[in-house]
Amino acid sequence: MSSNLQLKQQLINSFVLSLILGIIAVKASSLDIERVNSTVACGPTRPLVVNESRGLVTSPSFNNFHFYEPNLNCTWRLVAPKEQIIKLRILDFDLAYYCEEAALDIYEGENERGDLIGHFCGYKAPRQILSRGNSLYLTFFTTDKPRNTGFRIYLEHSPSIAHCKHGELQCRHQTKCVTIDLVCNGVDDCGDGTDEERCEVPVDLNLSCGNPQIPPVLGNKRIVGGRDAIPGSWPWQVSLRVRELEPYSHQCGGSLINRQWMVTAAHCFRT
Ligand SMILES: [Ca+2]
Repeated sequence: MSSNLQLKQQLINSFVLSLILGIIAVKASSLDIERVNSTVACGPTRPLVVNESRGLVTSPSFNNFHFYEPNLNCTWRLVAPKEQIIKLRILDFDLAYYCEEAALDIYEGENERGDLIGHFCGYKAPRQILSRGNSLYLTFFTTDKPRNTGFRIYLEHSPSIAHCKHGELQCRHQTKCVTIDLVCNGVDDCGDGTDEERCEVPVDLNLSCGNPQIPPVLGNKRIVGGRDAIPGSWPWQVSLRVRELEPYSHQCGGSLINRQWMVTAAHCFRT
């Protein structure tokens, strides 16, 4: 195999983690997620108790184009039903470089007496945080003259973390284990692709391209901001996934343009 072909195959193996045959929409559907009213979290009746099974916790009036407000003192208590945990996925994070000027603290449990998970400022925060128990406590403060935009965090309740037996693989979402015989069997037994994503499946260069049974709507040349496809009209779609993202790792759609190449939007990759 030529080095060029090997390079192409590595590219396709790395990025195309799942080829979804059949029904899929070109434009990923956006979740209708409620934003928690953080103004209350910073008022005299704080902490704001958040029981919703999913939602967005943001610095007050979060907007990527405006700095956060000065002299804030905010607290949230996130509570899930018993036997469940809380997943936090940090979508945007931009606080003052010096933690003395602004910081977000996250604790296990329902108050500041719980274990401190992290004291975050600047631009550095983990992409995902999982609680050990069914509650988390967040505090956020700012001082005067802010020069940063704040944070936006997606929260979601989830079943407790599964403890796997010897010989089992823990799925990335950590709520399920699968036996080794289910790894690389061509079926997504985890539900998030963990057991099928390192399988070194050879690329079959003799594959014939998909023939849509339903004519697609053409004439839309936009990658971002396009319109929904007719289900089944594009049978060779790509789901581009980032392993550490949950629940299903889906980041962007893509289109196969060749036996070895796909095209997607540039913003789907870090540069
Ligand atoms: Ca499997």
